[in-house]
Amino acid sequence: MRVLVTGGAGFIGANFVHSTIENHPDAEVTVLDKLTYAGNPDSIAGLDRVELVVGDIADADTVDPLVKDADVVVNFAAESHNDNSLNDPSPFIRTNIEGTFQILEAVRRHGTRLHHISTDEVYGDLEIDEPRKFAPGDPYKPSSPYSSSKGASDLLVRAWVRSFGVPATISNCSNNYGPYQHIEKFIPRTITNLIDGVRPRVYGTGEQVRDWIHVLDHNSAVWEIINKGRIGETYLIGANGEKNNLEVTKMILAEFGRDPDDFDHVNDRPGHDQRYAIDNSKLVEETGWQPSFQDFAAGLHNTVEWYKANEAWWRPQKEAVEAKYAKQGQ
Ligand code: NAD
Ligand code: TDX
Repeated sequence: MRVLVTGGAGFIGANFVHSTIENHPDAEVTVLDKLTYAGNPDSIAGLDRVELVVGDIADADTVDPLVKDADVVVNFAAESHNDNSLNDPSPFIRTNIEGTFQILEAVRRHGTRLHHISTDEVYGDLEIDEPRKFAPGDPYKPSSPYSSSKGASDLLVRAWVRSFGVPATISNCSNNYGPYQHIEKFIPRTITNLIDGVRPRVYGTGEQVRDWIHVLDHNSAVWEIINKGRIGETYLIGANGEKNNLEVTKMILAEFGRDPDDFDHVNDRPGHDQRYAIDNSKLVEETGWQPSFQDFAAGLHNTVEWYKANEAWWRPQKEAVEAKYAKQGQ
């Protein structure tokens, strides 16, 4: 089985490559990755049965032969950071929309199975204390240039399934944590700040809620959908891990033996989504998937240990990331 993983040098894609090689001895993996600031070839270095092609998913000539050779395409490639999309939306439009379009056109030509990776943010946000969670049939109501570009990509996939019979599925997952996540994101930024003795930065009140899932659980759900999902369907992936940003900050502070109030409130994110929460019942009922990492504190502890042990992986980015945040008062 030849698996084409786009964005396989990024956080979730690299973890997907590792677990695919480990759990699928018959799989050969081709990674197509542009190696933007967010892609790091070291994340997949030295793995057997993995080939890295450096290229752009929005470039039809690059994408076509790779899709032709693949049995299944898993599209992780994206611009993924909300804060960056507020500063410059243009790469989000090109990669997330134009890139998905080119993958769909190649898949249409060659009849290849596609799984498209998306986010729960396409559904907008929930009130902090309402009982409702996001469900697969909910209307799209994205808030940021990032989430609207992901929503647009999902709508293209749905249309290509209906109009052209492309064999595709979509998943919308909640916030991931774990190894190899870029240090611009909340959990690794907080951990690496504390390694450097710097106080964590909490946007606004810190009462915003995210539904945390370990990256390996996201990826095991993706394999379940590839194997058992119904073509044309959308599956929501989440592991009932709601926590607000203050709680997460305090848990990470505790990992470093620091006082729970040892953090700073900084400028809020414009348009900041208040709460995400996933109703995963369709995924669980149709595929039997269950998450393995039910204990967030234990998963967070392992993630802190990973960043402590892998400073060489993240250190080169730290200064530039913090300089960018400093300019935004964050
Ligand atoms: P990431 O930013 O860590 O990685 C993205 C990867 O895509 C990088 O390796 C980058 O070099 C590559 N890339 C960017 N533009 C490209 C292009 N034009 N052509 C080829 N490669 C390109 O992102 P991530 O956190 O691993 O997210 C992966 C996917 O999962 C995204 O589609 C994202 O929307 C989705 N998602 C992420 C989360 C999360 O919590 N991180 C949650 C739900 C869904
Ligand atoms: O330093 C920080 N302080 C802080 O309070 C940072 C970087 C973030 N935050 C807040 C903003 C959010 O409420 O923490 C929360 C999480 O922020 P991010 O890590 O930027 O993630 P989020 O915006 O929730 O989006 C993530 O989950 C959904 C991924 O980055 C997306 O790719 C995915 O689609």
